[in-house]
Amino acid sequence: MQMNKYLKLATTVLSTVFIAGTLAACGSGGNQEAPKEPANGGAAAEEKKPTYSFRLAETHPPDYPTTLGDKKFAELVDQKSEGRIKIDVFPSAQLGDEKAVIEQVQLGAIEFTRVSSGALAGFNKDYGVFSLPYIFDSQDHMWNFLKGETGEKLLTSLESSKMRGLAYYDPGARSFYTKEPVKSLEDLKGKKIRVIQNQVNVDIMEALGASATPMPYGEVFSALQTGVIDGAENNYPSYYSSKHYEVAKNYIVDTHQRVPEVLLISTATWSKLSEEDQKILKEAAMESVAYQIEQWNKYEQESKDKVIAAGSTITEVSDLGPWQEAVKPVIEKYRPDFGEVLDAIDAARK
Ligand code: GTR
Repeated sequence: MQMNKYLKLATTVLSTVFIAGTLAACGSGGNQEAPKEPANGGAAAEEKKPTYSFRLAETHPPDYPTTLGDKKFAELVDQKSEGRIKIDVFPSAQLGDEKAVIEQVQLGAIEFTRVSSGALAGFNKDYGVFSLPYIFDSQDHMWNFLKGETGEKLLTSLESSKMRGLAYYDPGARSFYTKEPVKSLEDLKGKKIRVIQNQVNVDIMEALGASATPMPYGEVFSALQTGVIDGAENNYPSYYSSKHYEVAKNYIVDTHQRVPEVLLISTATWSKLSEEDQKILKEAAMESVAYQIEQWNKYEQESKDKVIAAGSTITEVSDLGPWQEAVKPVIEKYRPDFGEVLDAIDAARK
């Protein structure tokens, strides 16, 4: 099955990563508790491993599929470290919006987060590629790419931005939703649409004849309510859990993006850990993926059913051709920057 293949590959990638190992010695972080003296005080007492208590910031509510993935990750880390490494998940943007959290992670003030690669694009240019429209045909195509060598390389390339990706989580597909009915590409023209803050998103809106209004996720509900924006775009789970469906009742399934979610750790934290603890974190992250996808698929269907029951109008797009055609210039604009990754994405198409 698809996910078993993924796990096997993950294990192979893992061993490569650790053989290549550029691992710093275990240091004493602010949140590291000092190893206790052995009870017998004997010189030959076995080496005491450090204990840690870390925080993981998540923007979504406790029952959202990415939050469930984070919790599974924390649970696996707890098990594998025999209780030495505790990770507390803070859902519902308690530690700040994604942009603020990423800044804290870069400083090492927050150790872990799960964010959209759309938000990461504002910090690391390589991540802009994931905001390009229609680069993945399907969930399977996306995972074929993410589980491969280039996907894994992109996770570690976050190091240049003081973070390290541990795993991807499923993001579903993003589509538009608006206050006024939008039944076609034509209807989108002139509409003010909230996007995650990055240049690729701005270019996409321009190519579609709409205007981009970047703002934090947590502000979208009231911006829709007060008419500061005409619409936004997201997957069914976010459209539902954010309650945006209550104020923007028209959802058009144009599926313009699949923007992978990323579970990541601050480099400041990572570089203080022993090789053994790094391995525990990486393995736990990779093992939490299959669970997250399972939760995703379930919640995606449930949230779709719930918004329909609540009165949202869903417009299916029978021909994506004109939409794909309209945003082609955006892909062409970025091809010189992302050519190699785009080729790997094409190669992952089956
Ligand atoms: C969601 C994503 C969040 C956040 C949000 C947004 O799909 O899971 O991390 O990026 O979109 O639109 O800001």
